[in-house]
Amino acid sequence: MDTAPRPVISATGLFTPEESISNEELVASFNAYVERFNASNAAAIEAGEVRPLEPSSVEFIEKASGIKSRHVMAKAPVLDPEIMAPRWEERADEDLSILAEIGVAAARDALARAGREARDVDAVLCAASNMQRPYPAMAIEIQQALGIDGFAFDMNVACSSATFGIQTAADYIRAGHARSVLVVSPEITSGHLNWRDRDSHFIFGDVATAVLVEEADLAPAAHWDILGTRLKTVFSNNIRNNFGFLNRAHPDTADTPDKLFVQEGRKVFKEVVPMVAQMIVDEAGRLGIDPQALRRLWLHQANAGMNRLIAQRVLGHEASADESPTVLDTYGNTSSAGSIIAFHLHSADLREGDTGLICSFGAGYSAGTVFVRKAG
Ligand code: CO8
Repeated sequence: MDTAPRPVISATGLFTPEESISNEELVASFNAYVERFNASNAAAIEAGEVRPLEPSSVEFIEKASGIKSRHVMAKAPVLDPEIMAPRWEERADEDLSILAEIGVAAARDALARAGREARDVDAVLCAASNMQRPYPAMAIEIQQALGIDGFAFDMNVACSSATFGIQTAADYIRAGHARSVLVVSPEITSGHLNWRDRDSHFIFGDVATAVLVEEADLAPAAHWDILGTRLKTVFSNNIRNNFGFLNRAHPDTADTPDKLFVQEGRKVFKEVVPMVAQMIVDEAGRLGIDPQALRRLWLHQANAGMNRLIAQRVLGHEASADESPTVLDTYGNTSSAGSIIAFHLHSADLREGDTGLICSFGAGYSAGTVFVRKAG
């Protein structure tokens, strides 16, 4: 008999910023920027030296992505055509960092839902697309703010950070290195989105999620058994951000647009959909699960069309909103947090014994599957 500790998901937590930007507001701001740019470069545009910028449109954004609005940590500066970036006061080193602050809020929510005290937790993984600084680790700051005695570290696998974090936490529990692990994903994507780029200015939103992964013996009666996890990475330049500490080695290009998020969205779409659909079906087979019998898919929230195709290939039919819930319409792409938000907001109605899948995919490329079954 296998006596290794069994990892489960005890609870999840969510922090949603109060402010939200609609597509109408976003496009009005972007188009004001375009008009100003084209007016102030009129002579150079006329001479053929500068290409005029083209306006964005609400219709395109909704049709291409399914996104209608997104939450942000600082709305006014993002919408100001002169700024188009988040702005807030720099905090003293003694004060809690903003990324840690929203991570702590999501973690507290998860702990409260599990009926757990922070002192019961052994480890914190800060699993997100971008850390506020290289060190000390964001995870250690979150650990300190929560009052956790144990260990913590940061991990970045872009959009798949949370699922990679869940597998890492599950492995620590199986190995006996920890009994209770918080996987925290604070995503302030507004800081690394190029709000002046027509191709991508509408994509991302800010949020934080937390997943409490624990040994089954410790977990509340109502929890989610982790049936199996699988991770995959395949190198691709189609989603890239060249920001980093070595930018100062070539100061002339330290602020060029490639130091923010850039992608070949079409290629990502075409390459990732078949890769992820196959991965899900293969992993279901390995676990002895009929993919077509999955009660719900909590997919990465990047693009409604991608999710429609992936769900169709997995379930064998067009998925209903109940089978594959969408949160990107009001959250945008929140990178690693997307599938966790979907799970957090759309899992309470499932019954004991129902099986579902949390699945992420994105830059790297990276993809992760977490098959879960409701218990208790
Ligand atoms: N308004 C109006 N028209 C536009 C706009 C706009 N804003 N943008 C582009 N167009 C035009 C184009 O010019 C083009 O015109 P034409 O046909 O005349 O050339 C036309 O619309 C079609 O353009 P695209 O081919 O680019 O449009 P798509 O239909 O492919 O849609 C998407 C673009 C929405 C980007 C789509 O390709 C997509 O969602 N792809 C998948 C992307 C994805 O999943 N990426 C995952 C990245 S997230 C991740 O891994 C996390 C990274 C780390 C986080 C970073 C945080 C900032």
